[in-house]
Amino acid sequence: MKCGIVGLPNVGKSTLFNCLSNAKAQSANYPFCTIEPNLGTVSVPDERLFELEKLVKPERVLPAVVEIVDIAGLVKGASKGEGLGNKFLANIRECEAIIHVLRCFEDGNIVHVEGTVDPIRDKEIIDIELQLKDIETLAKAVEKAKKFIKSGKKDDVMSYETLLNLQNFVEEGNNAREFPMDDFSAPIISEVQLLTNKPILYVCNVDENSIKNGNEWIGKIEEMAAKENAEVVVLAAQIEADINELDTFEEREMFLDELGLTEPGVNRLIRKAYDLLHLQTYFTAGVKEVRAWTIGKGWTAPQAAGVIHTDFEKGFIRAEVIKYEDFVKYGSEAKVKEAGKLSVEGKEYIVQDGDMMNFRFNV
Ligand SMILES: Nc1nc2c(ncn2[C@@H]2O[C@H](COP(=O)(O)OP(=O)(O)OP(=O)(O)O)[C@@H](O)[C@H]2O)c(=O)[nH]1
Ligand SMILES: [Mg+2]
Repeated sequence: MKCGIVGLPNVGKSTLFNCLSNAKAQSANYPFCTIEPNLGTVSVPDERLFELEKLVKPERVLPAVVEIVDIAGLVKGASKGEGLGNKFLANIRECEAIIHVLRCFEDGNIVHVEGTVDPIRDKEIIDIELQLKDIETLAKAVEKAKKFIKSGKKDDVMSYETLLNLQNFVEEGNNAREFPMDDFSAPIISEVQLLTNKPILYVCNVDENSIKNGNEWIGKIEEMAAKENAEVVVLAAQIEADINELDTFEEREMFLDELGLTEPGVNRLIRKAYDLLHLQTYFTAGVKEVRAWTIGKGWTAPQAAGVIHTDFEKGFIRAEVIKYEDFVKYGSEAKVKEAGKLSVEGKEYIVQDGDMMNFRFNV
């Protein structure tokens, strides 16, 4: 499950990527600095791990992770191959969700490919390129679906009509994610793997001053995102990158404090990206290791066990589950048991965010 960072060239995508992950991407003041995608693993900040560490005192603590890809900038004409566009679009297709970075900072020294700062216009440019690519993809899908309607089967006819309606919808300048879908059409559309059907969140990359006082673009972007049911994260990528370079925790705290922040803006972004990918966390806790594991929402206990080891899934017998809140309340596994708050669950159990799991299995 990967989240791709998308936007015009030179808007701060790689700068943001470098704040998020410990992989280092080259960032520089010229368009198309990034060509090959940079892949990074990002730790998901989770306060609950601190609490568990205090109670369990393990040798080590491992946070959940999510994968982020820093993709080359897109320009007008990308869908037609402009600026190596087609290749970049393929990089986007491989991601399950999109973080769209919008430049909301003024800085005469930093080149803007369109000459002026206007994130609403920039967003449209990217939208149009992705839509053009989707129209191409849909045209092929419609052609294919058309062959099946000869069968006269109701489902085949409905599939064809769904794709045709969607094609018209995107041709009118809309993103596929805004197309009204139901239980029948959603899986058909999902199969076509459209770029504009991926869940998205917008990052307003602002300057230091706007973190405190806002900025004329933020409201407009929020309004635009609300129409798409998308979220917006406001952060200052360059400053966060600078803060990241500071050696001590105290120094970093001091600088964040000056910005009026209690935590780096990228932490909010990571949590939102995690949500966007429909991911959630369960914990395992032992004296050797307290660990957060990443799974999808709605996963069963055996599926969750499979993330640790495929044998855990194949040989799954049962899971002992403690709710995180109960663990914190009673302070230890033994006390939770005493209070009758440990439950034993079978194969059908749907894991909930914050569950503390202990799997029983045979191999
Ligand atoms: N003033 C200011 N400069 C920034 C900010 N974010 C990034 N920059 C600068 O903008 C330039 C481009 O940043 P990158 O992160 O390389 O941009 P990119 O979007 O990855 O660009 P491409 O890889 O070319 O698509 C660098 O010189 C950064 O230092 C910001 O918030 N404020
Ligand atoms: Mg870059």
